[in-house]
Amino acid sequence: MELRIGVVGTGAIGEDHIRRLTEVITGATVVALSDINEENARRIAKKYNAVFYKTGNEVIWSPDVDAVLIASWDPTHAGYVLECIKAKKYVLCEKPLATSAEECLEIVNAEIQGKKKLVQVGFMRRYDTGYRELKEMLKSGIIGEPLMVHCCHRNRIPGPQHTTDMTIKNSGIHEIDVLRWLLDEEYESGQVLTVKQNKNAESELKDPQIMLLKTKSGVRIDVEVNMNSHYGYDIQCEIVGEKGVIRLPDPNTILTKLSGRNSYEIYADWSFRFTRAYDIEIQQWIDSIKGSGPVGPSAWDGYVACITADTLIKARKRETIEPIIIQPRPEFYC
Ligand code: ISE
Repeated sequence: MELRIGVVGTGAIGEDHIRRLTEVITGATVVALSDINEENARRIAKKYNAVFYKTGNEVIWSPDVDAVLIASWDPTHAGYVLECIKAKKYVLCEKPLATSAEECLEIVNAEIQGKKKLVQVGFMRRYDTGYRELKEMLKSGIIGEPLMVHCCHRNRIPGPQHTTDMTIKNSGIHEIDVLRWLLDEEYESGQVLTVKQNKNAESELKDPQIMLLKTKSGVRIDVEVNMNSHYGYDIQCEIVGEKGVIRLPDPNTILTKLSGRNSYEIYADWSFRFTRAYDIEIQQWIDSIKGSGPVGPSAWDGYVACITADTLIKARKRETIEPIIIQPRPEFYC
């Protein structure tokens, strides 16, 4: 049975997901879409033989749509996810689940009231082979207990209308989620340091920033989140354990020997770096909702990531170390 998917938001990642659902993923067809940029959305609808709707809610409520993928502008995520819960449809929402922890809790409560897990959040790094191997090695105990984690999240240039808060809420949030998943524990406190300003960054954007996190067991994490590396998209993660160190591999790009130099390509942006992870994420989402329901990052994970990001933003503004206070996890998500 082909699942009929409606896509809300057909910007860069939305269009890429439509291509993926059509050309890579099995068992699903994109039948409906909408976007605020009507001209572009109509072009994509024509290309993929889908129906264009004027609003996201029309896509969600369409009787021709079985499940929904949300890839619209971040501030619209919560409203669409709540609408999907009302319509009792499975939904994969790109990160962040919402722009505030309060909205995430509204989603969590609506899902609990509906008594069915419908929501999955697009934290695709959990599907990346490198991160999966890191998790396996940590679990095996080969380096002993993890003590420290050093990470970099470098974008070549920021996306359009990028703000200082988005560095944490839109980019850093991947690190917040994947490190919590890797270490399998919750955060206790967080802090953000700003550093000497990169003069290539827009003047109102504080860039780079360093997120510092401490977990409940005392693991210390530092993450450089840099929106203006200029050289490419670069994700690094090194875990220092009691007996050794493990490190996320760089993507496997071709070694070029040219003009007296060995070189490897560095991808320009995240869509190339995590293509395979997105493919696996979406295939598993489709397979799971045809079976007993989504097993990927839940609305609860979306909430924890969001409250952590909110706290880090507060910590940056106040120049303090802030406790990360997470509501007790409802039974529904255990
Ligand atoms: C972008 O929105 C993403 O989601 C990418 O995965 C992230 O690495 C990038 O920093 C964000 O701007």
